[in-house]
Amino acid sequence: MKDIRKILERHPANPIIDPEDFPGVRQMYNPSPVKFGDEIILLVSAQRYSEPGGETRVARSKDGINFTVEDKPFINLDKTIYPYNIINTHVIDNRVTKIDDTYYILTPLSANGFGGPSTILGKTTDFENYELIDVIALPQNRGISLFPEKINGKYYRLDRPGAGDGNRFGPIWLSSSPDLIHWGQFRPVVQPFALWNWSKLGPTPPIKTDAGWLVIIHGVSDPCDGPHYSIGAVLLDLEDPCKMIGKTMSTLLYPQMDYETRGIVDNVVFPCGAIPFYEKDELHLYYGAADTRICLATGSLSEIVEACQKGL
Ligand code: BMA
Repeated sequence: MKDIRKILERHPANPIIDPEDFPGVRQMYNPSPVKFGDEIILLVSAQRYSEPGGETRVARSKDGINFTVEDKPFINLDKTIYPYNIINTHVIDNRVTKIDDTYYILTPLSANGFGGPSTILGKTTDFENYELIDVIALPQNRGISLFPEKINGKYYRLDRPGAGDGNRFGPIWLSSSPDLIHWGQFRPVVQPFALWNWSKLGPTPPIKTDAGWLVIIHGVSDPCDGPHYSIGAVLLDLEDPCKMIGKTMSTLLYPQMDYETRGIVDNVVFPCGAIPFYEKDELHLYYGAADTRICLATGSLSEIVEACQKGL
């Protein structure tokens, strides 16, 4: 049987972004990647030693390996009480999706005292100006990931309701919307299905392929030495995305290298998205390692799709 743990190759320059290179910064992790003109942009989850909450920074690169990280927060919600009385002090783990010419940003929202993490929708067209749109999910709901185009006239999203911090058995749901703000027609889509995602799992923005929507997911298992966060994938039907038509029973990536097994939280590889390069048949997966640093792994897009189809 083919070993799908070898499809993705870690880049030799890993970690490609390391907080060691940024005085005063404790963590740079869990990036959300997107193509922007001739650049690759990462929305980086960052934490300074001087601040209790996390922030989002923009990192830019021409080659996808060497990044310049801006030294100020891109989403300025920290310490701000914005409409609806929600105070956000921890702006991390964004999921970005380009729809037409706009980049939509989904940010888990730590609304202390209001029932745990929820999610806000914002947008940008230039990665310089962020515009808040609205809160689009009740607690507890994290990982909201938009599909990059409408399906049969409606917007679609994946998310993980009812499984915020500390809860077990978080499944992934699908819903649809006429306007990205009002959501309904909720459908359960992916339950924990293998040992590597037995405690919970979470989606990233779906990637369109001929065979279906490829969704890179994280999964959490709870071995005796604490939770392990790994990465795998599922495949959803193109026309009817509440139908799961494939899944990787093994992991595509699990914490293995020192920079993944040791850090602020040991044994974590965590994705917030990946970039397809269809012409090269490649997927570029940017991920957070041990909640500390940022890494890159690349591999064949079609082999990952095939691994889902065969349930390897
Ligand atoms: C999750 C999130 C991620 C983090 C992971 C491992 O619940 O908080 O940001 O990478 O835990 O600590």
